[in-house]
This record gives sequence, structure tokens and C-alpha cells, in this order.
Amino acid sequence: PFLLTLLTHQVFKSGEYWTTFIDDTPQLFEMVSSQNRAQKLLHYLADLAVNGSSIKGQIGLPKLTGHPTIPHLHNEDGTILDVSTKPPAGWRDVLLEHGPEEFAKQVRKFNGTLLMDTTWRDAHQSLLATRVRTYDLAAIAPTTAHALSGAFALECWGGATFDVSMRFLHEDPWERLRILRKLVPNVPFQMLLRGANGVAYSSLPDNAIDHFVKQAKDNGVDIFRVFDALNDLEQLKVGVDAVKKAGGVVEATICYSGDMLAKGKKYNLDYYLDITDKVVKSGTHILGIKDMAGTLKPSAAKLLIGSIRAKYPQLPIHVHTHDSAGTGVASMAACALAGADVVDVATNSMSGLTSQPSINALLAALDGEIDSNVNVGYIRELDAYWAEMRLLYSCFEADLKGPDPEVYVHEIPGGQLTNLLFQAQQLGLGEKWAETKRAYREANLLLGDVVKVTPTSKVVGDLAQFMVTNKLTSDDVRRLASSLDFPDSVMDFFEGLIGQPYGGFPEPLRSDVLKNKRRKLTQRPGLELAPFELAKIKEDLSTRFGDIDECDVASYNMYPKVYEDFRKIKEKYGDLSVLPTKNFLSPPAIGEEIVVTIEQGKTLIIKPQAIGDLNKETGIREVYFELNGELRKVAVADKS
Ligand code: 3PY
Ligand code: ZN
Repeated sequence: PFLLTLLTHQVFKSGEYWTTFIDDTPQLFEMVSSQNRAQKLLHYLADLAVNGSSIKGQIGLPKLTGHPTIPHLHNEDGTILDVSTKPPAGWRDVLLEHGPEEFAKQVRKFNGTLLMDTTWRDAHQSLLATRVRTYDLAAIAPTTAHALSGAFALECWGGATFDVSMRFLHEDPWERLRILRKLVPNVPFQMLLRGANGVAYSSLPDNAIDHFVKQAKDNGVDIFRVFDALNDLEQLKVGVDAVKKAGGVVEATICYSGDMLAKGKKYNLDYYLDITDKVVKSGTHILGIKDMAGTLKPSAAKLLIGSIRAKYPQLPIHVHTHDSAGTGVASMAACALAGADVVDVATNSMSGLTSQPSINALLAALDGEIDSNVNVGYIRELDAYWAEMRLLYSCFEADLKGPDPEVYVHEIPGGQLTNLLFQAQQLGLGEKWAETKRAYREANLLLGDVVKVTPTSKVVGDLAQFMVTNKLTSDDVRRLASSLDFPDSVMDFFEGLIGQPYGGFPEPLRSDVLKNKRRKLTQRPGLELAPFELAKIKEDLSTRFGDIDECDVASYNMYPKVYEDFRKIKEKYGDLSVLPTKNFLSPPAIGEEIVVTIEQGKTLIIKPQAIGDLNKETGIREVYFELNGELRKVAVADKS
């Protein structure tokens, strides 16, 4: 392409070139690189045209055929708010001016209950398999910065988004963070950090967690919700310490498991108060309570939050829930009334079911009683975007019809519930759904009734599927444990690689499962891991991939294979995050005009012209495009 660019360049063609032409014409290199980028994108579109989408989990095509509309926000006098202007100062301004300690104090002092909007992270993780792309978040970011300027935070990073954006969306999670940060300067950004696991599924060396958290803070995360899936304080501390070192806001979080008011429950009020004491003693700016399955009933919420509030009048409390049982609004209202400082909600069209409760429903529930510092009208208008967005991502929806009252029995976390249902539906095992849920409950009890959230929820889910597939009852598992070939995650759990469960491991099951194959760890796994040689990793990655920064190193540390595959795809197709989502997911239609901004001021107008016949000998088809008015041809292998 460089030669072609050179030969077609006007100056060169005119013959009036001289030896310094290349030095004097740096734009030539820019042209080459943008032509390269264009050619790579055409390659992706051609592949899509010939072979269809290869995005994992995609069933069918988006239900939205046009582009989603950015709604206008109306002022009370009916005028339209100009969202291109600087958004009003928000809680981030308080944080930047005064630092984490004072920020937390001011949050506690606020006379009302603040809201965190989870739409950009947990809501789409729970409803749309985490598939929402940076393109669509960035498009609505300026409007959001105005509509939610009074919010405590936007949850926009961490959890599964990190892995999924590289693995399935082929985009860089760090770039997402930087783009959104620029567009939203006023509202704090919150991320979900899995303690000593970072954003991965098992422990990393402590220096890798420190390194990751520092990059996250430097690239735009303000508040870190840090949890450990077993509420193992040793594991939690690794994440908390990393955030303290990086200068972020620490939200050390306790995972809430099951209905604490149910008779004989292992995780009862005493358990939560005891663990709160320990978390507070080790130091946190904010206390997080994370109800990942949505089993915190309003009555329990009132008691739990009320008790913590009475004991720690100065401690800011932030509560997270999922609406799986349909009680989300009532529970968050109960938390607000019992003294919570912040509760989690999602935009209406991305709320309910396994996601967070609806923001406008909660505002209505609190109306006249509690101030939430947001503009109800703007928020309602903002949601119009997400109503369309949900149609754009319809091909990732699990077909969940309503609340699941059995969640108090099976205790499956929101994100996992939709995932397991989706998998069952795809396997044509929809009718086995009840059986899967039953097995999940049994698997949990076999494992000693553990707190279930990533990664322990995967252990329970894997054991449940293992039991269903092999038609094993709990008694069978106990009896045959020493001769069964358990899933890796179950072995890891029993070895102690995920941490130490409250009350210890169930015996003799643990010994029977591990036999002589694995050790029995009694302390956190990170203590045995050698620190990563970060400088060397960076050097190696630079040799292999060229332009590497600390964020790439952090990505590689979390997910080496996923990162390598991501770079390979990037090499092949270029930066796919610039494609509109419809064109990322659906084969291009002949004659359709696809407008792609590859960088500010550089726009490609792509028109697919024709798909050539299959060359039966080579298995290749040629796809013809018009690119900014010029004809281009791309050859792709037909995989059918
Ligand atoms: C995650 O770890 O991704 C979660 O959302 C846990 O709730
Ligand atoms: Zn959640």
C-alpha cells in the first residue's frame, strides 16, 4: 500500500519530486497508515459479508436497523440543554479538590441518598452478556455527564468488562476508560475489583495487583469497589492495599449471601457485623455491601444497614443489589431509609430482572422522603437511548421473562443466572433449567454453603453442571468423590487457590476430592507466587507487538492468552472499536453506506458493492467496496 500511495500522490505523479520528497511530506506516512487501517477494516467487513459474525454468544442480528438516537435533555422551561458545554461540577470535583478522605466525609454528610448508575458495567454484564461496546458508551457519554451530574458515580469498568472487551469485542479496555474519562470529567468512575484476583479469576502476585490498580487509577478510575468472593479478609486486603497505594477511593466490600433472616443461615447478622468490624479496622473510605444475587429482602436490609449505621455513624455505606427476585426497588428504598449513603440503580431500559433496580422507579419510591441529588426528568430522557440500545444488542439477550422467586433458594448471582439460562437455552435444554437451578443449590451445600460470586460462583456452577451431566446426586458425589474427575475450578477451590471459606472446607469431601493430586493450602495463594518481572514482561511484549505501554503489561498479566489473541486480531483487522455496532455485528448490505471515523477528522465512507463468486479451487471470494469513492477489492476465505 505504501508504494501505491506514493505512486498516486499528486506531487509524485506530476514528476516534480525530489529526493527529500518523503522527508518533506510526512502526511504520506499518515496516508499509508490510514489506508492500511481502512484496508484492514474492509477485511473485517468482507469476512462478515461472506462468513457472518463470529462474536461468541451472538444469536441472530440486532433488532435495531438504524442508528440509536441521542436524546435531547429538556430544561424545565422547555429549552434544550446544550450538552456540548462543560457539564456542571459533580462529586468528582469534590474528590479532585479534597482527596478521598474528605470526599468520603462529604458523601456521608450529604442529606439524602446518592445514586450510583451501573448501566455501563453491571447492567449490561447482567443482561447483555457484557457485550456493550465503547462506541455506544462514548456516544451517550456527553449527555450522561449532564443528566447524571449529581450522581455519586458511574460504574463503568472492571468485573467482566475487562476480559470481555478484549476477548469478544476485540477492543482495548484501557482505551475505553480513557475515552469515557475525557467525556465525563465531573462524575466519579467506579470499578469492580476482585481483590487478590484483580479482574481475573484467580490470584496474581501482589505486585501485579499493585501495578494493575495504579494503571486503573492513572487512566481514570476514582473509586474501587474491592471484594473477595469468600469474604476472606486476607485476600480482600491485597486489593485494598493496592488502592490505598495508588491513591484511589477504597470501597472495601462485604458480599451478602442468601437471606440472612432465614432460619439457621450460616451468614447471619452476627456474621456481617463481625466482618464489618474487621473491614473497618483495617481501614476503608466507604463500606460496600454487595448483594450479588438479589437476596437482600427489605426487612433484612433495614436490619443490616440500620445496625451498621448505629454502630458506625460516620461510616459511608454503599449498597449494591440485583433485581432478580423483583424486590430491588423496595430493598434499596429500605437501605436508603435505614441510613445508606449510596445505592445502586440502572437506567430504566437496562434495569430489572438480573440487573440493578430501575433508577426512576427508585426515585419515585423515595419521592418526597429522600433527596437523591439528580434531575428526574433528564434521567428519564436519557433512558430513550438505552431503550434503542437494548434492541441493538438484542442478539445477546437471555430470554428471562420475569423475577425469579427461587433466587432465595438457589442464590445464583444476577450475571450468572442469565448466563446459565442463556447456555441452557442455546443447548436446547431450556426444560432442564429447573434441574440446573436445583443442582446449583445442591452443589453449593456440598461445598459447604459458600459465598457465591466470581470466581466461587463459577465453582458452584461448574459442579452443578457436572452433577447434571453425569446424573449425580449429592450423596453420589460424597460417596464417589475419590474416583470422580472433577472440573478444574472445583479442584482449585478445594486446594485453597480461591481463598479460605468461612467455617473451613467440608471434610471428608475435601480430602476425598484432592486425594494426592493437590495440596491443601492454609494461607492465601498469593503468598506463594513469585512477583512478576514487570520490566522484562514489557520488554518481551515490545519485541513481539511493537507499541507497548504499562496498560498492555497489565492486560497481559491478567489474561496472557486473551491479550495475545486480541493483538493478533488487531493486527489483522485494525482497531475494530471504530465500527458502528450494527456494522460490527451484522454483515454489510450491498449499497449500504457505512460511515467510520477512524480518528478525529478522518472519516471513511464505505459502500459494499458486490460479493464475488466462490472460487472452488481456492475457497476464496472477492468482496468489492467503494471506499471514499474508490473501488477496493478484498479476498476472503469462504468458511461455509
Ligand atoms: C464480577 O466479578 O464480575 C461481578 O460482577 C461480581 O458480582
Ligand atoms: Zn452486581
